[in-house]
Amino acid sequence: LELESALHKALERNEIVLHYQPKIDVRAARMVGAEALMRWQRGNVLVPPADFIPLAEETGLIVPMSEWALKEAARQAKLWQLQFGFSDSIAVNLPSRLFERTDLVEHIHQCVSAYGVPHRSIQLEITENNLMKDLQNVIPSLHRLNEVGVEISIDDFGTGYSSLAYLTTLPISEVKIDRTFVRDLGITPQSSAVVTAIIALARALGLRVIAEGVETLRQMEVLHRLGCSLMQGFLFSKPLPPDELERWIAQTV
Ligand code: G
Ligand code: G
Ligand code: NA
Ligand code: MN
Repeated sequence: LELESALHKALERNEIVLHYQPKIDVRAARMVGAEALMRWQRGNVLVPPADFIPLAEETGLIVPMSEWALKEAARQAKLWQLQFGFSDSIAVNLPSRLFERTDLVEHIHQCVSAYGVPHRSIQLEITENNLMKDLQNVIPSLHRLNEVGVEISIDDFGTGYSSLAYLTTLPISEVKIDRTFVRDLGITPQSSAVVTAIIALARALGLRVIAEGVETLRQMEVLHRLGCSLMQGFLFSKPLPPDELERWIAQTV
């Protein structure tokens, strides 16, 4: 309960911040976007999302927090556009209860309009489990987002129970291979079988495929050999505050 009231105040007090993890195209050797991840700067402690996102979802605080994250991502996209010509997208994680809101598209429109960036500056990630759990309630938003140019990525792909038939009808742009499969690449034959299947599925459906949780050169090489050149993970960079990501870009890209 104490944590709940502290979390209430955290948003008002600007204690919620976004860190950014670069998405890399290994073949082109360039950054192709970034994922925004929330942290709670509580005094000297940086609280990881695992310790407050579940509570935020239970209490409904996730709604204003996510609305703030969308606005903050649009603001950051504009700043980076001015600073170094950033023209890719920033991915924001949304729970399905946000997708169920009929005003999600309007809210995103307001965020990008406020900072004068295109709709494609914002990408949305929804986990496969959340998507499938609420599919019927979420589909109308997916279509409207797609129409205005906001791309959808399916997070933690391979861990849920997607109806593959449905997948062909959904206006999604990207699947993100879950890190558990990436972790076991080169260790268990099942993981490379799953990764191979996801890459083939994505290719057949015309979707981009990105691997998350890439930590080793070996994993990078296997993924590249299997035909996945988009990657994200500690091998390249952990999620960083904006100024640190700017330094990383200056040194790396
Ligand atoms: O950043 P990582 O370190 O700890 O994130 C842990 C989990 O929290 C991940 O599953 C991630 O998707 C989730 N998460 C991080 N930021 C957000 C956010 O802004 N919104 C939602 N809904 N989940 C988030
Ligand atoms: O899928 P999700 O949105 O939960 O992914 C974001 C989470 O993954 C964050 O907690 C982030 O810190 C974490 N993460 C990012 N890169 C790596 C990595 O290379 N290895 C591991 N184990 N976690 C990572
Ligand atoms: Na994510
Ligand atoms: Mn994920």
